[in-house]
Formats: sequence, C-alpha cells, structure tokens
Amino acid sequence: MTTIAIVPAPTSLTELPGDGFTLAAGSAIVAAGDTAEQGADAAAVGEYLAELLRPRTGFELPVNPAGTDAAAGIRLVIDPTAAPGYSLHVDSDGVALAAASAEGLFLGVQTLRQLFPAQIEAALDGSSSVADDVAWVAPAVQIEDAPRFAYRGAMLDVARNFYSVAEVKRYIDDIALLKLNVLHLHLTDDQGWRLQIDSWPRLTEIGGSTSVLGGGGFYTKADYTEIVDYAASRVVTIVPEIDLPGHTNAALASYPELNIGGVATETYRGTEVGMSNVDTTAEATWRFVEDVVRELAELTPGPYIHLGGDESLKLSAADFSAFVARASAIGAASGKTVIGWHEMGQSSELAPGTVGQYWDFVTPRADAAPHTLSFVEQGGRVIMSPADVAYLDMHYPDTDRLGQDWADGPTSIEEAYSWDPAAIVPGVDEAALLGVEAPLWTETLDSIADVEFMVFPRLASVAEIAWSKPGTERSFAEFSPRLLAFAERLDALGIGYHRTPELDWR
Ligand code: TNX
Repeated sequence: MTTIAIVPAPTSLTELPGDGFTLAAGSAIVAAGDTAEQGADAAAVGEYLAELLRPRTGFELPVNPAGTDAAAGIRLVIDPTAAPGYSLHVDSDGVALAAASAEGLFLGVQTLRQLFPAQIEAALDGSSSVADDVAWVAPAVQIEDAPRFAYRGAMLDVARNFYSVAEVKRYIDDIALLKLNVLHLHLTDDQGWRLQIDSWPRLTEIGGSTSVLGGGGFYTKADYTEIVDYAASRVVTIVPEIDLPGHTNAALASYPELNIGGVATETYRGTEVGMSNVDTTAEATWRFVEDVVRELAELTPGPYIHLGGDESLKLSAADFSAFVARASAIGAASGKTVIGWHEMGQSSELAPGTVGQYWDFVTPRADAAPHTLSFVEQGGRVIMSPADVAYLDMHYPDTDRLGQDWADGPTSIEEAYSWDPAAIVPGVDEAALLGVEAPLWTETLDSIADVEFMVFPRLASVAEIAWSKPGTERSFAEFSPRLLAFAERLDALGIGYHRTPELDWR
C-alpha cells in the first residue's frame, strides 16, 4: 500500500478502504462552479493542474466544464458554501476536490499532487520526458484541510544579490508547493535598489548598478508587474519592501540631497549593517518617501507594503520614532497596510493597524518583545520570523559553505521545525498573529541554486508551522518520513536541497 505523506500536515486525513484512483490516458479534469465565473475560476486551476500532470504521464487530460464529460477523472468544484480551505476525496471512481474559492482549490491541488508518485512531477526547467512505466495511483483518502494563518510567507532579498524575473518566478513555484501564499521581496538595501521609480530614476541607474557578489540589476515596472501577475496565478501575494530610514546606501549614493550634509555616498558592496540612513529632516527625503510610496502602491494590487525600519543604528531613538511614525502615515494614506520590522514598534504613533515583523530570537532579547507588542497595542498584528529558527540563510550544522551564523549559530531542520509562533512574545498570542514568514538574506547567495540549497528542506519546517493548526498531531519524528517523501518530489522537480545528516535521505 502507498504511504500517504503530505507536507504541510493537513488538518485531518483518513485513509479509505479500496484501491485508490488510477490516472489514465482517458482521464479528464472537470471544473465546476455555481456561476459562470466560478466555473471559469475552477477551469483555470484545472488547467494549472493539467499542466503539472501532463509532461510525465503523457496524457491529454482535457479540462472540461461540468456535465460535458462522464469519463472518470478529477473533479474540481467551487462551492461558496464550502468550509474554509478545501476538502479532497479520492476513491477508485475518481478525485473530488471542493473549495469555496479558486485559492482553496489551488491549495488542494498542492495536496493532490503529493498523493501521486513523486515521478509525476516534471522538472521545473522543462527537461522531463514521459515516464510510461509508472502506475499513476493516488491512494483512497478523505482530507479536510485549512490553514492556521492567513499570511504564510517567504522573503527573498533581491537587494544584496539580484535575481532575474525567471528566477523569482521559479522561487514562487518553489514556495507554492508548500502552500505558502506570500512572497516578500526585499527590494532595496545598502547594496542595491531593484525597482524602477519614474520620479527618481537614478535610484536604479546608480543604486541598481551594484550587488554584493555580482553585477547589479533591477526590475522595470513591466518586469515587476510580470512577477506580481505570475505570483497571483499561484495564489501568492507579493509584499514589496522599501527599507527606510536605514539600509539606504543605494539611495544615498544616487541622490546627494537625501544625505545629511548633502553629499552622495559611494556605492557599497560590503556586508556590514546599520551604517546608513537618510536625512530624516530633509525636505527632499519626504518628497522621496511620498513619491516612492505612491509609485510602489500603484504597482501593488496586494494589501501590504513593507517599509523596513530595521537597524537604523546611527539615528537617535527620537529621530527614528518620528521618522517611522510619519512614514507609516504616508504608507497608510496610500491605501495599503504598512508592515515594518519590529523596531518600528518603538514609536507609539504608528498608523493604526501597522503590522510588525518580529526578527529577534525565540527567546526575545533586549526590547524586542515590548517593541513587538506595541504593534498589537496600536491595532496591528504580528508576523513571526524569529531569526534563530526561521532565517534560512543561517548555516546548516554540517556546512558553512553558504550563509551566515550570527543568529545563534547554525540552524538544523529540527530547530526550524520545533518552535511555536504564539509562544514567543508575551501578549502576542494566536489571535494577534497575522502569520509566519521565513526570510532569506542573500549576502552569500549568488544564484537560485544557492537559494534553493539554503531554503530546502528547512522551508518545509517553517511552512508546516505556518499551515498546520496547533491541534494537528505532529512531532519531528512524525514529520521526518513525510519530509523524506517530499524530498523525492524535490528531486523530480530538479529543486536542489541540502541533505543534512539529521535524516536518512533516500
Ligand atoms: C540583519 S534581520 C538584517 C539584514 C541582514 C541580516 C544578515 C534584519 C531585519 N536585517 O539586513 O541581511 O541581518 O546579515
């Protein structure tokens, strides 16, 4: 009998007696909804599923509207009265996947693909050929599932090193596998400015010309929109970050008027943090913030923009607090909800509802806890990214080839798995959490291959914390065989990962 191994763990999974469903040459996908619009939404998910399943099976897998085809197959139904999440039923007659929205169906498809043998996954680079010696059987099962948190994120730092549109799209596919639904793009830092801003063109001309390890690069508005649209097709929301008032050397090198003293800095390829900030009192700085936020909000269909706020180590507490209060108000006036790193909570005058992103350790140090609680007191919620367990650029225990280790040394898969976001900051409980995010800083990461090496398999640990409800029975011992099965899928997809000595990799 096939073992069923789903990552992240679903809310409930019941194995059913019987043979399961065999996908065959004559199988069809049927897409249904109560209205024409729901039918079209279901068909779009059906086409995505068909594209996943066609290359290796060689089957045609037409996507048909409800009622036109009686062939055994996979039925996708949008039913607005369905519970949140999705439900999935598999038996020898076929597969029935139901959800209240296309998003729920898409998440259910991520579970369904994991029911088929790993060889059904086609390499992301398109290099796979048809495998005609595999029985494409999904075991008989009933699954009910819904996420723990609405915000399940990964962050990619495209400022320290630049990743092409194609690489970012690949990363979106990588994270969607694990039912993550947010990609936070860290678009600006000391070493690079990566987004076209029409009203301040030197940001990309000069600020975009450098990176830590390679050349520079930036996204034109068309590039950026292409990324946002691709993400939407994978039910992923892009959260763009412009880091202010610190981590701004790329802007300071581009425009003298943003600097204290009015002289532009040199561009920067080093990896120190905390040495830069804009002149928080200059009139030019506030024109810059207004213009950048306006153009960013125009490019952003999602609800959030991230305005940074971390590590402005040279600013006085009073100047920093005044800056983030005013910047958060400008962000909120753009119609978006502002997110900031937890230091922003130093200000008690943030725009109401501003979301805090916690990056201190599982045991908070210094003022990290009160600064984080401050967002909740000001009507916002919190995203948990504790650096000692959720920063995926930390070394693995057995290799320092890539990454850093400032956040309490190396991080194992088990450490990335064994923490509870609701038990970190007193007063920031389940209800105060918007979600969980796994950031990846890229000072040492030159390519998407390096990115995948650091992220997998530990991203699966964090994704399970973000997805699986506290009542779901799980432990690292229970997670391990599921993760090993998931790794076979990564092999088939051509996604690199690091085989730490913690597990007995196949
Ligand atoms: C701190 S943690 C940073 C990043 C660096 C990272 C690793 C945080 C919010 N900021 O700017 O990339 O350390 O060096």
